[in-house]
Amino acid sequence: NSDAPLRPTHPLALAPVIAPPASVDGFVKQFLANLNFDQGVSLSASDANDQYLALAGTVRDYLMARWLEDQTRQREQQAKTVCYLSAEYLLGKQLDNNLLAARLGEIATEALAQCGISMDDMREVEVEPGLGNGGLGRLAACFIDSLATMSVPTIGYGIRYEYGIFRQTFVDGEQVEQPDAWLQMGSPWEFPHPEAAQTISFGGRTETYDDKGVTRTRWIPDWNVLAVPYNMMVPGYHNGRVNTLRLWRAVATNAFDLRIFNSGDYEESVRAQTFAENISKVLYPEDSTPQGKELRLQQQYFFVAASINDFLDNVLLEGFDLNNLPDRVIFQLNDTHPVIAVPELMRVLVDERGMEWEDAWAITQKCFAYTCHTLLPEALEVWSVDLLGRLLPRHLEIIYRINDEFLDEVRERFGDDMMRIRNMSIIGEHPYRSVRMAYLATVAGAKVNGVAELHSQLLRDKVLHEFAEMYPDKFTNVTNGVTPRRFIRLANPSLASLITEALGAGWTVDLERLRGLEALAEDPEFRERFAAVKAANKRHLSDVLQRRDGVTIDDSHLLDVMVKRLHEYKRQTLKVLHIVTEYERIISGTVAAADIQPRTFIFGAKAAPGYAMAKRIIHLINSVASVVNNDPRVEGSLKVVFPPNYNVTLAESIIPAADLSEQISLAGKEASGTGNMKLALNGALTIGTDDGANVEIRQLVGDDNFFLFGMTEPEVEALWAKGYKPADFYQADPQLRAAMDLIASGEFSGGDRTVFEPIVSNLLYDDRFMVLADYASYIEAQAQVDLAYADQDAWTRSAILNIARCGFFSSDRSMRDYLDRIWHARPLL
Ligand code: KOT
Repeated sequence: NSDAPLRPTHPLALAPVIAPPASVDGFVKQFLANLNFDQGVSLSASDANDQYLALAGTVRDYLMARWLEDQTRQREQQAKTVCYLSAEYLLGKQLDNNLLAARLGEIATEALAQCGISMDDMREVEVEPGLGNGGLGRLAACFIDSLATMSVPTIGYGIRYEYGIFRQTFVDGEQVEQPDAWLQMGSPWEFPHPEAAQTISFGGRTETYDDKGVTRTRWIPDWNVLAVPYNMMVPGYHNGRVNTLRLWRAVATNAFDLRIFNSGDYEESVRAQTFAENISKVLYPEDSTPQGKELRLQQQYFFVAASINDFLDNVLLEGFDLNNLPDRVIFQLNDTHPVIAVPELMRVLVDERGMEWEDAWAITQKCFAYTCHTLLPEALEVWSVDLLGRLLPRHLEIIYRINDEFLDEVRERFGDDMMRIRNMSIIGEHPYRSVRMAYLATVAGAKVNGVAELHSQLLRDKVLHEFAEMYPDKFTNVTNGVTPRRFIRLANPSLASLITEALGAGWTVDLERLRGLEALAEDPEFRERFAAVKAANKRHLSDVLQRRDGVTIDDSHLLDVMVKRLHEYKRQTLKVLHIVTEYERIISGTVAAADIQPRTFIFGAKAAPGYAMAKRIIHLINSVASVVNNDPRVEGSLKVVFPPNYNVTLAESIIPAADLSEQISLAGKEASGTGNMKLALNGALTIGTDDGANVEIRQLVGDDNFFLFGMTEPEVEALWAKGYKPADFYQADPQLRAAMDLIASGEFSGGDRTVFEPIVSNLLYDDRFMVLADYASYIEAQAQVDLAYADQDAWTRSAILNIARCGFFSSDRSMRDYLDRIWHARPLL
């Protein structure tokens, strides 16, 4: 049959792919081959970047057989697949993670040494893919790690931004953003597949037509771009599995070129190319405050349309009966960014595959689930009907129909209650007509979950309470988690060895085993060894910061850590007020510098470039740092360190060294937090409010091992309701007054009172996040911290108990919860 595709008949082509021998010699051979044949250099002529690329290629070669096998296995078994749809993946560096997964760490280190190359130099060369802003993106990375480790067939779908989260620098203490050209020196972990590109359409109009007596709708778009997939390996830990992360890149279509070629306008054709490729050019740097920009909606539709069609066209077998789609896939929506996938699936099923609306809707409602990651009203995404209708006219029609039918259901259930209809409508009318993406996700999703118990409760009771009334069974909780591979094994190897020595190696995939450390917390020798690990981690951090920024930290200091995005609700200003209070007490002679518990405060925080107040707070932190650190009266007993460009890589050095974890958001504002979990699992004690997952951390570690302060969420509500006057708190508290006055006086701005005036006035007259109301309680809790730290041995015991009791916060447990409560998928045999 001459139509049959040509397939190679050579016996080697049919043999399974074989990994290179797992030996030092085998590794050296493969490494040198890659250096010569892929990088095109000899070892003697190679530089560190060549060597890094060849090394990454070698690690890939070891994982390749498993990856290809897994792809075959997944194709054969046709098991239900988790498709995680996320606009962000904050992956962190890949080299160590992949070496660990493949158990190649020692072999590779020795092999490189034999070639005269140091593994540490290779680690330095690697650039982390920063394709996310913060918690939401890092959570996605932890989840796909856990799913691979649990052998769950998963595809992570997202965007291959050419520029990730900006690189932060400080100029005179102020944040200046630099582009993150992470691809510049080569990108060895990705595999482009232009042959599997999807064409993604935008704009235009719709029309109806007669299809054998049935009226159907079609979309006549105006322009297209190509979505080219770039696949990355997601290796499981020690289980021989490798899943796929598929990130889409926008490329101009040929049609684009052709149209303009025909018009003979070369310059215009190049411009058009740039226009198309803009879609995956840059990550939007806003965390929890979406901006409603057209390009952002283009990005969202671009990646979800590519992903859904990829799954239907390339992952499903030919002839698959789409009525069975819910048994074959779950599309998990990582917040509302991918929610335009809902009308896209409807459009494909109804317009392209000829399904009846009712059938398509029943299927769609079983194929999606929605995770909400916020409670802030300003973070709830809405798109103006104008914009959405211009860019995606057919999708807007579909959303209208979904809404009409949904509101009919509401009326049927609750009667013609105009306010209820207005409140629940997917289309908002005020201040402009818009699509409320969270409502669309809630109506369409089989399940809706929050990311910590308190957050899920507040979703049910407040943000989505009318929906929870209507669909009580839709709502559930899955408390976030973090991967112990990256955040303990890799980030804190000394602690990992200590735990393994005590409990065996199983804890890495069964984190509840950390419970075994409870008994050891009572063992003085174990405590001593634990304290030695903490001290060594501080020295390591000091070395890292010395090399990176020319600053050091003293391992005799209490290391007080606040690392997270800069946002008013997270209350970095409360932390600053504490530091200024301590400083003021010294310079006013209230306490002697020699009598206070020496502390180093570390901040890590990026501010969204357009968020003026957040940037001003960064300036304040840097300014306080430079005054406090250089005042001889302080005698070095307070130090403020703010290394620029906090990212996953820096987190991996800071977190293992921390003594105190600052989780001080206003109660009811932080959905979960995940840094809180990473810090507790590395033996930091938390000072925190009753917010997000702090609540669950405190329940698990116990009140004796947690510094609680501040109002509870109901207390916050009550204070708002009665009328919050921050100035009253200022008036009533001399210590607070002294700290605020010191900032207002220009002490930290070379005498210029105007620089931080907006921060001071905001606190006095507005203070949306009630910093002043919680100040006294925070200062009191910090005094308790100082007292507790004075007894080093007791502190160490608490630190060990924190680790022992926080096994619950493994992302493996989060994945089990999603599998049981939401996805109903299973690990592959
Ligand atoms: C961003 C845009 C719109 C809505 C929400 C966000 C968002 C929320 N980005 N990051 N988050 C954080 O997600 C983490 C993972 O669930 C949480 O731990 C954290 O509390 C959120 O702030």
